[in-house]
Amino acid sequence: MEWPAGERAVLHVDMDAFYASVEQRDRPELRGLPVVVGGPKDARGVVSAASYEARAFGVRSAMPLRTAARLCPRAVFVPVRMDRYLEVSRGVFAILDRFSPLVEALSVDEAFLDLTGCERLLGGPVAAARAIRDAVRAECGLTCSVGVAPNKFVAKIASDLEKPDALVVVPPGAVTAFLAPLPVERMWGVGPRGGGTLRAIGIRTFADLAAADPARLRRAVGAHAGALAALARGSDARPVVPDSSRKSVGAETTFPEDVSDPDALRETLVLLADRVGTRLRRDGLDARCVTLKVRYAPFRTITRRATLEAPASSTGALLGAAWRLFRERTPGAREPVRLLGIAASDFLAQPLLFAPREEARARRVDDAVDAVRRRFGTAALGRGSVVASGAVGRAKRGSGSGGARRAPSGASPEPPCPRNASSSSSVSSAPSRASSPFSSSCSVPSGGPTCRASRRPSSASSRSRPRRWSAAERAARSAGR
Ligand code: DCP
Ligand code: MG
Repeated sequence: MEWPAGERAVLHVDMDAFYASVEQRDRPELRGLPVVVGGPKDARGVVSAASYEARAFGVRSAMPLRTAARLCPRAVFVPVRMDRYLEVSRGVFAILDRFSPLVEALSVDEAFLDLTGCERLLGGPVAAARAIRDAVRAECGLTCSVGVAPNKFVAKIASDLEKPDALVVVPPGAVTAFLAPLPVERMWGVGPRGGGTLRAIGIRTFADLAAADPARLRRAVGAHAGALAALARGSDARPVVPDSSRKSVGAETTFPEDVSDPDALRETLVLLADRVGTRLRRDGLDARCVTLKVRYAPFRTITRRATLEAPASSTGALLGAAWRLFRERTPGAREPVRLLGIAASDFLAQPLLFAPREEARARRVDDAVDAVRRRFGTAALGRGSVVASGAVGRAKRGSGSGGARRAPSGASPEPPCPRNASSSSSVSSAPSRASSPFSSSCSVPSGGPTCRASRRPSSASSRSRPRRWSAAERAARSAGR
């Protein structure tokens, strides 16, 4: 199929049931069976991935493992083997990199590619999409779904529409007709909750949303109504930016002396969760996974990872997951601790517009804290263990939540570091697609109480540009919070 000359062409590539498919590929006896990745069926965790055979029984990612076992008792439950998935992910991205210099990784298993003007080299974006699918199948033994469209928003919807193992092409002239009948829940970040809000005012499809009365829509969903309607019409000018492909955001602290006091350890986790959360919120990221790192004396280091029930960026959600991991999946305070770290990873391609109620409430508290810090500096508001109860935010509510997500230039939204500890923050990005969430941490000389944020040096200088959110994204981002 020919792509109109000069028109933008964006591909969204998403691996099918990624973790589960890797398990089925590595263990042929699992092929054709319902496979649930996440741990034993009676564990307290949640499902990371479900094979399409398991999905036929209603099993989904982020559902409690026990629920999955109830829905599909004969499913095979297997643990998460992150190293293996990262290795396979590296192979997939090596293929994508052959097709375009503009590959924006969204997570381990999905990416945007800009293929504008690739006719002479690749025979056009549709031929390239077919070639990518063939190469992924032949070289990785896996299937993926691909959407081809004039922009990111439409490409992402297209790749998801006929999963698994699908190619959906939406040429520029077909965008309106393609989007019009889709239910609003298919829009990134809307989900069932936002869908309920929109349906309550009679908006069921993209066509309804595109044609909605602006004032009415604004009353229902707030300031981002215009951005939402523009997306529903298929208008999305965001570029494919390789640098936005960050894999994780982390912070860690080394104690000058080993610590075994559980209160002190929890206090430190509060501060670390606060630093990671502040950064996620500043950059408009919602994470699906939290990793806890604990180093014991002398140098025994363990990492434990949890999938969150819902994507989150609130300090409370990060802290809750990290503290649970610490209590339930490490020796806890029984062994003296030398270093603690928290990393958030597996970011959503598009932040949730309508966060689950608990996360939305926590985010309002955080927004207030962030706003005070932007205005008065990072020392203006500390975080105590009270953060989980929302007491900090209640005291300061009303200082401009929502609105701008980025710190004004010059202001640092980073919260203070724990005293008497050396700390570091890390941001790991796509060029190291196979790195662990903590691998790019940079240490601050020991004894230095200052915080330092680092962006990993990347292979190409153009990749070290921080990603800027478009006005539409910022507007969408501030919705529903
Ligand atoms: N993942 C996770 N926890 C979640 C969602 C996803 O750990 N709540 C992990 C497991 C998935 C991988 O990320 O395999 C990719 O996520 P996707 O949303 O792309 O889901 P899948 O690839 O599993 O399925 P699909 O075929 O719908 O893309
Ligand atoms: Mg996938």
